[in-house]
Amino acid sequence: MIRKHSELFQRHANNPILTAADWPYVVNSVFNAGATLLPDGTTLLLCRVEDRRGHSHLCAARSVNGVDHWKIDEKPTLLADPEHFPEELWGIEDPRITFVPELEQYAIVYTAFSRDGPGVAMALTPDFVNFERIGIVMSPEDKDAALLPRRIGGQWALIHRPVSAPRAHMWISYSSDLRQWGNHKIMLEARRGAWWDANKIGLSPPPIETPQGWLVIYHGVRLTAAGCIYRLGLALFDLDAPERCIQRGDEWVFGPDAPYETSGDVDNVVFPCGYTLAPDGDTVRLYYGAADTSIALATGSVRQMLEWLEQHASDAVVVPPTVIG
Ligand code: BMA
Repeated sequence: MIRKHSELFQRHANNPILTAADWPYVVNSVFNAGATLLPDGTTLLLCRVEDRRGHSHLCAARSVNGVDHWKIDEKPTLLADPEHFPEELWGIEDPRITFVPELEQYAIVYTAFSRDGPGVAMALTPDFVNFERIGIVMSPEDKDAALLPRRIGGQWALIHRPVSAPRAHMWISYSSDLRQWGNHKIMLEARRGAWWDANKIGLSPPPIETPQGWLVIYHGVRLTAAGCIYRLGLALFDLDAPERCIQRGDEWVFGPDAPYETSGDVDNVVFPCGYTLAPDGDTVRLYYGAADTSIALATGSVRQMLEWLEQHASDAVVVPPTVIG
């Protein structure tokens, strides 16, 4: 008898739900979209769109049911900003959206591709039409960042992923004004050796706030002789001290399997930058880039993810790398 692991995420039958062919102008690929629910319940995806130079910009797509009949902005919604050249010279990528009640605005945290590599930039918007550019908040090489929706101990908190070769861990930093960041702390380390999340990890969508803690879906990058495999894992962090890991799953929970995930511009990539939460407070719609080519949707349950962590977590509270490896 073949024993099968249980699946925490179910792929939508319409996948991929958005491709370059849907775009109102000529593009190479659409992937890695940030997501949010607008006040009227409309799903907004802020999609990474790569043009035929290889440079990316962001473009908004809106849908009443979050699955189809997308209304896509006729032209790019957010382009690299000449006022922020050379930091955004080669485009902007992989947005994560957080609604911040205190500001009554959405914070968009994205990758700014400079000549010196990717850095983290931020913009604020009330409506995805007008934007206030804050510019670079973390210098290269850094990416995979999102803002928490509220202050922690009076300070804003930004999760990000600086690279300190040969490994790349998730860090969290604090600020009183969203511009000057400090009090940097390691949040989650990449494991070593044979692990699926060895050497390089990063935040995927912004954390999901639950009574048990911040539920984080992160990606692990496994380097193989045939290239990289991008898969997803789960970890839970303390609500009041989000650098403190409470639980970390040992196995990945979602990985490239469907043809649109295993084959594309970059094979074997699932890369979610956003989710929406249904009115039941449990159903998560995870929007992910598939093979750096299209956007796909998978559905999961917060309750099931937390239960899974209970069953599959190594007690991950500050495990030194020598023990992890
Ligand atoms: C990561 C990011 C993502 C991309 C992934 C796979 O480093 O740059 O934008 O989807 O690589 O190519």
